[in-house]
Amino acid sequence: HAPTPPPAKVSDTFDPVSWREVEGFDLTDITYHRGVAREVDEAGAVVSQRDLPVVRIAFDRPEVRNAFRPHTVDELYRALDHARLDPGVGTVLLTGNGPSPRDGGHAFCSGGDQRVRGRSGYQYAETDDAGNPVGETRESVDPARAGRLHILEVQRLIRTMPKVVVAVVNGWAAGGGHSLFVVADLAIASREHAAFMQTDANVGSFDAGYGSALLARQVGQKRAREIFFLARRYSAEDAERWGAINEAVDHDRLEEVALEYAATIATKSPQAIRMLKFAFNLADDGLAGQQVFAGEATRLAYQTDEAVEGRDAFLERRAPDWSGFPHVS
Ligand code: S0N
Repeated sequence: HAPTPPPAKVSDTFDPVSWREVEGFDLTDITYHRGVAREVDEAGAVVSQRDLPVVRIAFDRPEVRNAFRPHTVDELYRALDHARLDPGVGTVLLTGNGPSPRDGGHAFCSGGDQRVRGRSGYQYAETDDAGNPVGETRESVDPARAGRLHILEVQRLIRTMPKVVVAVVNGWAAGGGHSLFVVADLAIASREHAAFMQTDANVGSFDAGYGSALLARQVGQKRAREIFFLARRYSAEDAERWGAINEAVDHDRLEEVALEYAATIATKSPQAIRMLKFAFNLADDGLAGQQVFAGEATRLAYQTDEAVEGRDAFLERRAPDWSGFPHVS
């Protein structure tokens, strides 16, 4: 990319010098940035810029503690899928912008936007600048577009994308936001501002998939049940002690540490990283996990002379010659 000036500061944890906006997205509910290394001359002008193998995707609704509405989930899915398809990206940082301009509160994500929750799921609704629903309401929404719970599709994408997803928990992780850091491959959290609370049962909601079962794998059955049944607030230090996150970090170093994680991951073999990610997932994801792992195994197998012989024999209309490929023990 041609050198660009640093973008606007979107969050108190965001250092504009490290990022450029990803072009081609017209986003309202999230921000999407690519990591860059910029060289600056003595006058402070950017003279060169090199993309780094990391992106930053952030909820951008700080006035509602980064709650997601269906439109937010659409944008999140699109950005994650773009990162999945970009061969230059190895690590995705998932975080929340803030603090809130209204009251200074910090949030990673507070889950589904309860104002647009209907009887069969979350509804698309126009909102005003303050995020309040206007136009379509719970009563007037088109039933064919109602009932969206597609944050679960985002969870599956995070789980199956062959990249490392790091949750960078800068504030509240509640409800469906709690589930998102659970499903991420790695998680770090602000010592000062991260706060965790699994509020699903407070509002008649329940993540009976990854949000609970995977959490139990991470922190143990008793602790996971406590987190859901008591819905008590816990801190980054608690989360670190319980094995729910990798590290509690000083707030002002949060994204610096996240970028260090990404830089370290960039020194590793991409193939090894994705085989390991899918191996870690396999047992918990059942046949779906086996399918994802097996897909990568097939990709590797296609690179062998043996597989090439099978393909060539078919295309040349002859019997394959497997003589050079022994049955190894
Ligand atoms: C996060 C909390 C604890 C923060 O408390 P705090 O700091 O005191 O702030 P508040 O004053 O409460 O909030 C500030 C403003 O933000 C609004 N707001 C906050 N969260 C939401 C939200 N989720 N939806 C809509 N608005 C929200 C407040 O209303 C307030 O605005 P004003 O000042 O105008 O009133 C605290 O805010 C809190 O507890 N929030 C709610 C957390 C919650 O219960 N979330 C929903 C839980 N359920 C889900 O997320 C389901 C998600 C889902 O999609 C799903 C679907 C199927 C299967 C699984 C899942 C899953 O992933 O769980």
